[in-house]
Amino acid sequence: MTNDLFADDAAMRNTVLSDGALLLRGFALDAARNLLGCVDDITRAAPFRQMLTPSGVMSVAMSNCGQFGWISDQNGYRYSALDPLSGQPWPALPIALLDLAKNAAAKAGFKDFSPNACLINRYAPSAKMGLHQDKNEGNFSAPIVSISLGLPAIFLWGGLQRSDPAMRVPLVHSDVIVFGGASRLRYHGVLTVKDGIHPATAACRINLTLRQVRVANTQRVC
Ligand code: MD3
Ligand code: FE
Repeated sequence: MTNDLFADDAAMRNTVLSDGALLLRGFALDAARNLLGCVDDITRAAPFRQMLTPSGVMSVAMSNCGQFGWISDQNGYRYSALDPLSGQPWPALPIALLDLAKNAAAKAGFKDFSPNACLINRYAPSAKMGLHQDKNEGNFSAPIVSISLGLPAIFLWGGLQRSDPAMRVPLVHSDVIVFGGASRLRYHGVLTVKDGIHPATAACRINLTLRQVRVANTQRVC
């Protein structure tokens, strides 16, 4: 059966990037079209926007779905249950996206991953993301699952200190990475996305990161 051979072929290209970081090449291939339709629906309700940070405006445009969304302004970053543009909750996390993330996490050994936040990054050509750590989730025992769609990019995979040397990992449409355990707090980034056209997304790269977030003070009822 052609499908099984193809699946085996993809599985053979899976790579452990470092302890706790598993790259699943082509893992989102079957779901990609549906996921991109979900992104269209989500961003009709919660449009892509370039957020401010204490050091300037980001080149990546962002939106979110799920119970919490990652937001930033001149004062810093945090997770918020409401979209600051609308004052409304973020659109729901689509079941297909949740399922794919859970299946990817399970392949890496995380059996009870239950993401409640998904950051959606849109890279137009010339957009990039500098080296950073993700440490606002309030829960480092859960992994983060990253899905790449559309134009290719070079992912920078560093160490636990900003000055550690970074590995360059080329990512293409439908690649999925699970980052957990000893890799959860490594520095990482994305080099400038090059001009191009991809049949699935036209002139951009979309990255979805699924996270299990615990926000202090938000769940307290008193
Ligand atoms: C490793 N996004 O949104 S995904 C981010 O391609 C982010 O848009 C990049 O870094 C992108 O925060 C890279 C890979 C990724 C995401 C989160 C991580 C790697 C990670 C969190 C911890 C460790
Ligand atoms: Fe990150």
